[in-house]
Amino acid sequence: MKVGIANLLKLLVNTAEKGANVARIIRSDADLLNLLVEEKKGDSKNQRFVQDFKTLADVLVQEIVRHDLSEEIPDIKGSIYGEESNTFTNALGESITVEIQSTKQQTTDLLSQVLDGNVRAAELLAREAHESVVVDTGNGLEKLVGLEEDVEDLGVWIDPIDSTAQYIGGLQGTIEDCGIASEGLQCVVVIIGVYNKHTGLPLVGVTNQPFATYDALSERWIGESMWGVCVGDTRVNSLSKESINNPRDKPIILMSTSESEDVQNTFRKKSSIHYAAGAGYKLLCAIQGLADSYILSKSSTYKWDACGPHAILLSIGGGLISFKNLKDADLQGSETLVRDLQIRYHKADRPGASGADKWCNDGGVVAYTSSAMLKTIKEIIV
Ligand code: 2IP
Ligand code: CA
Repeated sequence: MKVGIANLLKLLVNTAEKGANVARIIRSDADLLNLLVEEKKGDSKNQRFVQDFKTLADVLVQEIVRHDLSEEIPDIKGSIYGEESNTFTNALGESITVEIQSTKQQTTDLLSQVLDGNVRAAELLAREAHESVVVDTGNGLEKLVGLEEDVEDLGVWIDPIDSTAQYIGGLQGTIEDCGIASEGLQCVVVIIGVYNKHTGLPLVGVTNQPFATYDALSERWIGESMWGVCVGDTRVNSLSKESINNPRDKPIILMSTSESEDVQNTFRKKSSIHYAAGAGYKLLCAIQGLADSYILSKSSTYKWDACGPHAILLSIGGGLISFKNLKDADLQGSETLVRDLQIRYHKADRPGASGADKWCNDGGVVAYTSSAMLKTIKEIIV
């Protein structure tokens, strides 16, 4: 069965917006937020955090995306992979599998089990899950007319809420002069990436920042959605021309505060380093031209963090490669060589590992916004 890329994109943009709505609803209700927080345990725990939280918000957003996609494209259901396990344990120790049901009432009943009988909260969330949400995808869709892919060739990675720690922290971050917030709700991103199961390359990426800007007048957070497509020779995205190509004397490089001293020192000499929370957010900052690159030497990002933003990077003429491969990469050769370097999403980097570790981007990542920028970054490390 074939699926039109324009239709798939619309579906992804709408379902990501629904996910962002759920993220906002939960954050705006303190009771709900407290009810929903559950500590991540065992293998699915990101080793970097002393306390890492899996929230129902994460699971719910993931299941909404899974449900919406499978409803329209039934054959894709078995190829949707998310960061979260959808089994949740309530206060009574009962294990419940969270899935969006056929009717709003059924979803309410299921969620109220997870929420220990809190029907009000369950109704609120079920209403959003079953709402029909349609957002404007903006310009560019006309360039996708006639573009189709076989559904059997597609796989989907979902990171329902990237920057969970910032989401739970709930602070309003300060936007620095460079336009980047180093922490806070602005760093939270709903991420969906579609890739080709044979090549492993990303094809379509959709991101939604539920808390992109705070409107003091209405006392509400306003979201921001972004998308990009790189299918064959077709490269289209939702970005305005001005945000792309922003040459600077000294590149701005985004890093995690957990980055090793060695790597920071190497780059400090010839670039301006900025720090921000969230792998997805750092990738989005590069995509928007607020930074030229995101560099991480550790294996602490995952396929679900990277697949969606990677598709958007490809659509602007950039890409995402493994940090460990950069030093020996041949960047003088053909475009095919650079394409061969791209991170892939169809196979585990650590097949023998268990839990989240299996799907890490082994050896770190280097996100770049143009081939010229990739060469500049390589020159800094060699
Ligand atoms: C995390 C989150 C972290 C990031 C880490 C991701 O995903 O984006 O913020 O670390 O790499 O895996 P850092 O902020 O240091 O870049 P999640 O929040 O979904 O666990
Ligand atoms: Ca993540």
